[in-house]
Amino acid sequence: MSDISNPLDDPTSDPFELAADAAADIARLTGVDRHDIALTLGSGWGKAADLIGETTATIPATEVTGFSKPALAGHVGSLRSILTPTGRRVLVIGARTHYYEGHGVRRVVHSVRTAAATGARTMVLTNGAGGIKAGWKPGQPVLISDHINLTGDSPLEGATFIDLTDLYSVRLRDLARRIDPTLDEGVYCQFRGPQYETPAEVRMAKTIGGSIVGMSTALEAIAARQAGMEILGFSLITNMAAGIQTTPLSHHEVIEAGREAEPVISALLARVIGEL
Ligand code: 8IG
Repeated sequence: MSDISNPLDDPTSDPFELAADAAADIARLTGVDRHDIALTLGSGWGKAADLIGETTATIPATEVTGFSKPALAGHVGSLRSILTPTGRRVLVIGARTHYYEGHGVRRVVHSVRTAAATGARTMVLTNGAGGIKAGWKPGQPVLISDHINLTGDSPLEGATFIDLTDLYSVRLRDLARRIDPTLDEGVYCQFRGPQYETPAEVRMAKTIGGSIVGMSTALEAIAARQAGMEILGFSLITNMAAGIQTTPLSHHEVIEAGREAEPVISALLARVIGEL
Protein backbone atom coordinates (compact mmCIF):
# COMPACT_ATOMS: atom_id res chain seq x y z
CA MET A 1 0.00 0.00 0.00
CA SER A 2 2.77 2.41 0.93
CA ASP A 3 4.02 4.86 -1.70
CA ILE A 4 7.77 4.99 -1.05
CA SER A 5 8.10 8.19 -3.04
CA ASN A 6 6.17 10.17 -0.40
CA PRO A 7 8.53 11.78 2.13
CA LEU A 8 5.84 11.64 4.85
CA ASP A 9 6.22 7.85 4.85
CA ASP A 10 9.82 8.17 6.04
CA PRO A 11 9.46 7.71 9.82
CA THR A 12 12.48 9.95 10.44
CA SER A 13 10.89 12.88 8.58
CA ASP A 14 9.27 15.79 10.43
CA PRO A 15 5.65 16.25 9.25
CA PHE A 16 5.71 19.96 10.18
CA GLU A 17 8.90 20.58 8.18
CA LEU A 18 7.30 18.81 5.22
CA ALA A 19 4.17 20.96 5.64
CA ALA A 20 6.41 24.05 5.55
CA ASP A 21 8.07 22.70 2.38
CA ALA A 22 4.61 22.09 0.86
CA ALA A 23 3.54 25.66 1.75
CA ALA A 24 6.68 26.96 0.03
CA ASP A 25 5.76 24.89 -3.06
CA ILE A 26 2.26 26.41 -3.01
CA ALA A 27 3.61 29.96 -2.68
CA ARG A 28 5.99 29.36 -5.61
CA LEU A 29 3.41 27.64 -7.85
CA THR A 30 0.49 30.00 -7.12
CA GLY A 31 2.47 33.21 -6.74
CA VAL A 32 0.54 33.82 -3.51
CA ASP A 33 2.77 34.14 -0.44
CA ARG A 34 0.13 33.73 2.24
CA HIS A 35 -3.40 32.37 2.38
CA ASP A 36 -6.02 33.47 4.93
CA ILE A 37 -8.56 30.65 4.77
CA ALA A 38 -8.31 26.97 3.78
CA LEU A 39 -11.22 24.94 2.48
CA THR A 40 -11.32 21.19 2.01
CA LEU A 41 -14.02 20.14 -0.42
CA GLY A 42 -15.69 16.77 0.22
CA SER A 43 -18.23 14.85 -1.87
CA GLY A 44 -20.93 17.16 -3.15
CA TRP A 45 -19.14 20.42 -2.32
CA GLY A 46 -16.91 20.68 -5.41
CA LYS A 47 -18.71 23.52 -7.16
CA ALA A 48 -18.30 25.93 -4.26
CA ALA A 49 -14.82 26.91 -5.39
CA ASP A 50 -16.23 28.55 -8.52
CA LEU A 51 -18.52 30.81 -6.49
CA ILE A 52 -16.05 32.01 -3.87
CA GLY A 53 -14.11 34.36 -6.08
CA GLU A 54 -11.56 34.49 -8.85
CA THR A 55 -9.31 31.44 -9.20
CA THR A 56 -5.85 32.88 -9.65
CA ALA A 57 -4.01 29.55 -9.81
CA THR A 58 -4.77 25.83 -10.05
CA ILE A 59 -1.97 23.40 -9.34
CA PRO A 60 -1.88 19.60 -9.43
CA ALA A 61 -1.53 18.26 -5.90
CA THR A 62 1.22 15.98 -7.15
CA GLU A 63 3.48 19.04 -7.58
CA VAL A 64 3.32 19.78 -3.85
CA THR A 65 5.55 18.07 -1.28
CA GLY A 66 3.82 15.17 0.47
CA PHE A 67 0.56 15.24 -1.49
CA SER A 68 -0.56 12.10 -3.26
CA LYS A 69 -3.09 11.37 -5.97
CA PRO A 70 -6.64 10.88 -4.66
CA ALA A 71 -7.83 7.29 -4.46
CA LEU A 72 -11.31 7.95 -5.82
CA ALA A 73 -12.65 9.28 -9.07
CA GLY A 74 -14.84 12.25 -8.14
CA HIS A 75 -12.26 13.53 -5.66
CA VAL A 76 -10.28 16.20 -7.48
CA GLY A 77 -6.52 16.09 -7.04
CA SER A 78 -5.78 19.77 -7.30
CA LEU A 79 -5.17 22.83 -5.16
CA ARG A 80 -6.63 26.22 -6.07
CA SER A 81 -5.84 29.69 -4.91
CA ILE A 82 -8.87 31.96 -4.93
CA LEU A 83 -9.09 35.71 -4.41
CA THR A 84 -12.41 36.72 -2.82
CA PRO A 85 -14.21 40.01 -3.62
CA THR A 86 -13.11 41.26 -0.19
CA GLY A 87 -9.47 40.54 -0.94
CA ARG A 88 -8.98 37.38 1.08
CA ARG A 89 -6.90 34.50 -0.22
CA VAL A 90 -8.55 31.08 -0.01
CA LEU A 91 -6.61 27.85 -0.49
CA VAL A 92 -9.01 25.21 -1.80
CA ILE A 93 -7.93 21.65 -1.17
CA GLY A 94 -9.61 19.27 -3.60
CA ALA A 95 -7.25 16.45 -2.75
CA ARG A 96 -8.20 14.92 0.59
CA THR A 97 -6.37 11.75 1.60
CA HIS A 98 -8.73 9.44 3.48
CA TYR A 99 -7.72 7.33 6.45
CA TYR A 100 -9.08 4.22 4.74
CA GLU A 101 -6.46 4.56 2.00
CA GLY A 102 -4.08 3.07 4.53
CA HIS A 103 -1.20 5.56 4.14
CA GLY A 104 -1.32 6.55 7.78
CA VAL A 105 -2.60 9.59 9.61
CA ARG A 106 0.38 11.83 8.73
CA ARG A 107 -0.72 11.67 5.11
CA VAL A 108 -4.37 12.28 6.12
CA VAL A 109 -3.63 15.56 7.91
CA HIS A 110 -0.83 16.83 5.68
CA SER A 111 -3.18 19.15 3.75
CA VAL A 112 -4.36 20.74 7.01
CA ARG A 113 -0.81 21.24 8.29
CA THR A 114 0.18 22.64 4.91
CA ALA A 115 -2.78 25.03 4.98
CA ALA A 116 -1.68 26.26 8.40
CA ALA A 117 1.87 26.70 7.09
CA THR A 118 0.56 28.88 4.23
CA GLY A 119 -0.76 31.23 6.91
CA ALA A 120 -4.41 30.16 6.99
CA ARG A 121 -5.99 30.83 10.39
CA THR A 122 -9.39 29.40 9.45
CA MET A 123 -9.98 25.81 8.33
CA VAL A 124 -13.28 24.97 6.66
CA LEU A 125 -13.80 21.20 6.43
CA THR A 126 -16.62 19.78 4.32
CA ASN A 127 -17.69 16.21 3.65
CA GLY A 128 -20.44 13.97 2.41
CA ALA A 129 -21.83 11.78 5.16
CA GLY A 130 -24.64 9.59 6.41
CA GLY A 131 -27.39 11.05 8.58
CA ILE A 132 -28.81 9.50 11.74
CA LYS A 133 -31.03 12.25 13.13
CA ALA A 134 -34.79 11.84 12.53
CA GLY A 135 -36.17 14.30 10.02
CA TRP A 136 -32.95 14.84 8.08
CA LYS A 137 -33.15 14.27 4.33
CA PRO A 138 -30.50 13.39 1.72
CA GLY A 139 -29.23 16.57 0.09
CA GLN A 140 -29.37 18.57 3.33
CA PRO A 141 -26.26 20.36 4.64
CA VAL A 142 -25.68 20.40 8.41
CA LEU A 143 -23.09 22.04 10.66
CA ILE A 144 -20.72 19.85 12.65
CA SER A 145 -21.04 20.81 16.32
CA ASP A 146 -18.56 18.26 17.70
CA HIS A 147 -17.10 14.89 16.82
CA ILE A 148 -16.44 11.39 18.09
CA ASN A 149 -13.22 9.93 16.71
CA LEU A 150 -13.82 6.20 16.27
CA THR A 151 -10.69 5.53 14.23
CA GLY A 152 -8.62 4.68 17.31
CA ASP A 153 -5.90 6.86 15.79
CA SER A 154 -4.65 10.42 16.21
CA PRO A 155 -2.55 12.88 14.24
CA LEU A 156 -0.83 13.86 17.47
CA GLU A 157 2.43 12.09 18.20
CA GLY A 158 3.87 11.57 21.66
CA ALA A 159 2.56 13.27 24.80
CA THR A 160 0.84 16.09 22.93
CA PHE A 161 -2.15 17.00 25.10
CA ILE A 162 -4.49 19.28 23.22
CA ASP A 163 -7.78 20.74 24.40
CA LEU A 164 -10.72 19.99 22.10
CA THR A 165 -13.41 21.95 23.95
CA ASP A 166 -15.18 24.06 21.34
CA LEU A 167 -13.22 22.34 18.53
CA TYR A 168 -15.85 23.41 15.98
CA SER A 169 -16.00 27.15 16.53
CA VAL A 170 -19.24 28.46 18.06
CA ARG A 171 -18.48 31.84 16.50
CA LEU A 172 -18.24 30.38 12.99
CA ARG A 173 -21.33 28.18 13.46
CA ASP A 174 -23.29 31.26 14.53
CA LEU A 175 -21.99 33.11 11.49
CA ALA A 176 -23.13 30.26 9.20
CA ARG A 177 -26.58 30.22 10.84
CA ARG A 178 -26.97 33.96 10.29
CA ILE A 179 -26.62 33.21 6.58
CA ASP A 180 -28.90 30.15 6.69
CA PRO A 181 -31.06 30.03 9.84
CA THR A 182 -32.43 26.62 8.80
CA LEU A 183 -29.01 24.94 9.28
CA ASP A 184 -29.22 22.14 11.82
CA GLU A 185 -26.13 20.72 13.48
CA GLY A 186 -24.90 17.39 14.75
CA VAL A 187 -22.08 15.33 16.19
CA TYR A 188 -19.90 13.72 13.50
CA CYS A 189 -18.66 10.17 14.12
CA GLN A 190 -15.58 9.31 12.09
CA PHE A 191 -15.47 5.61 11.30
CA ARG A 192 -12.42 4.07 9.68
CA GLY A 193 -14.31 2.85 6.58
CA PRO A 194 -14.18 2.19 3.70
CA GLN A 195 -17.18 -0.07 4.32
CA TYR A 196 -20.29 1.75 5.42
CA GLU A 197 -21.60 0.94 8.91
CA THR A 198 -23.73 -1.98 9.91
CA PRO A 199 -27.13 -0.99 11.32
CA ALA A 200 -25.80 -2.05 14.75
CA GLU A 201 -22.84 0.33 14.39
CA VAL A 202 -25.22 3.13 13.46
CA ARG A 203 -27.33 2.36 16.58
CA MET A 204 -24.12 2.51 18.62
CA ALA A 205 -23.19 5.87 17.07
CA LYS A 206 -26.64 7.20 17.93
CA THR A 207 -26.48 5.84 21.49
CA ILE A 208 -23.14 7.53 22.17
CA GLY A 209 -24.43 10.87 20.91
CA GLY A 210 -23.63 10.85 17.21
CA SER A 211 -25.92 12.12 14.50
CA ILE A 212 -23.63 12.05 11.43
CA VAL A 213 -21.46 9.13 10.24
CA GLY A 214 -18.52 9.58 7.93
CA MET A 215 -14.96 8.62 7.08
CA SER A 216 -13.04 11.91 7.30
CA THR A 217 -12.85 15.27 9.07
CA ALA A 218 -12.32 14.35 12.76
CA LEU A 219 -8.60 13.58 12.38
CA GLU A 220 -8.21 16.69 10.21
CA ALA A 221 -9.99 18.86 12.79
CA ILE A 222 -7.63 17.63 15.53
CA ALA A 223 -4.61 18.56 13.41
CA ALA A 224 -6.15 21.94 12.60
CA ARG A 225 -6.67 22.65 16.30
CA GLN A 226 -3.08 21.60 17.02
CA ALA A 227 -2.03 24.17 14.39
CA GLY A 228 -4.11 26.81 16.20
CA MET A 229 -6.70 27.25 13.47
CA GLU A 230 -10.36 28.14 13.93
CA ILE A 231 -12.51 25.35 12.50
CA LEU A 232 -15.82 25.26 10.68
CA GLY A 233 -17.26 21.90 9.62
CA PHE A 234 -20.11 21.10 7.23
CA SER A 235 -21.56 17.72 6.32
CA LEU A 236 -23.75 17.17 3.31
CA ILE A 237 -26.15 14.39 4.29
CA THR A 238 -26.03 12.33 1.10
CA ASN A 239 -27.81 9.32 2.54
CA MET A 240 -29.46 8.26 5.75
CA ALA A 241 -27.15 5.88 7.65
CA ALA A 242 -27.50 2.10 7.32
CA GLY A 243 -30.59 0.83 9.11
CA ILE A 244 -32.03 4.37 9.29
CA GLN A 245 -32.73 4.10 5.60
CA THR A 246 -34.07 0.66 4.80
CA THR A 247 -32.57 0.37 1.30
CA PRO A 248 -28.89 -0.60 0.87
CA LEU A 249 -26.30 2.20 0.61
CA SER A 250 -24.51 2.67 -2.68
CA HIS A 251 -21.61 4.89 -3.68
CA HIS A 252 -23.61 5.81 -6.78
CA GLU A 253 -26.54 7.06 -4.64
CA VAL A 254 -24.13 9.14 -2.60
CA ILE A 255 -22.64 10.76 -5.72
CA GLU A 256 -26.13 11.46 -7.11
CA ALA A 257 -27.35 13.14 -3.91
CA GLY A 258 -24.19 15.23 -3.95
CA ARG A 259 -24.74 16.26 -7.55
CA GLU A 260 -28.31 17.37 -6.90
CA ALA A 261 -27.48 19.33 -3.77
CA GLU A 262 -24.30 20.84 -5.17
CA PRO A 263 -25.65 24.17 -6.50
CA VAL A 264 -27.50 25.00 -3.27
CA ILE A 265 -24.81 24.00 -0.80
CA SER A 266 -22.07 25.54 -2.92
CA ALA A 267 -23.86 28.90 -2.89
CA LEU A 268 -24.29 28.61 0.89
CA LEU A 269 -20.61 27.78 1.41
CA ALA A 270 -19.48 30.63 -0.85
CA ARG A 271 -21.61 33.09 1.16
CA VAL A 272 -20.17 31.78 4.42
CA ILE A 273 -16.60 32.07 3.11
CA GLY A 274 -17.42 35.63 2.01
CA GLU A 275 -18.24 36.52 5.62
CA LEU A 276 -15.20 34.94 7.25
I1 8IG B 1 -21.17 10.18 1.42
O1 8IG B 1 -23.39 6.50 5.54
C1 8IG B 1 -21.13 8.99 3.00
N1 8IG B 1 -19.99 8.79 3.64
N2 8IG B 1 -19.22 6.17 7.39
N3 8IG B 1 -21.33 6.33 6.45
C2 8IG B 1 -20.02 6.65 6.46
N4 8IG B 1 -19.48 7.46 5.56
C3 8IG B 1 -20.30 7.97 4.63
C4 8IG B 1 -21.66 7.66 4.55
C5 8IG B 1 -22.21 6.80 5.53
N5 8IG B 1 -22.16 8.33 3.50
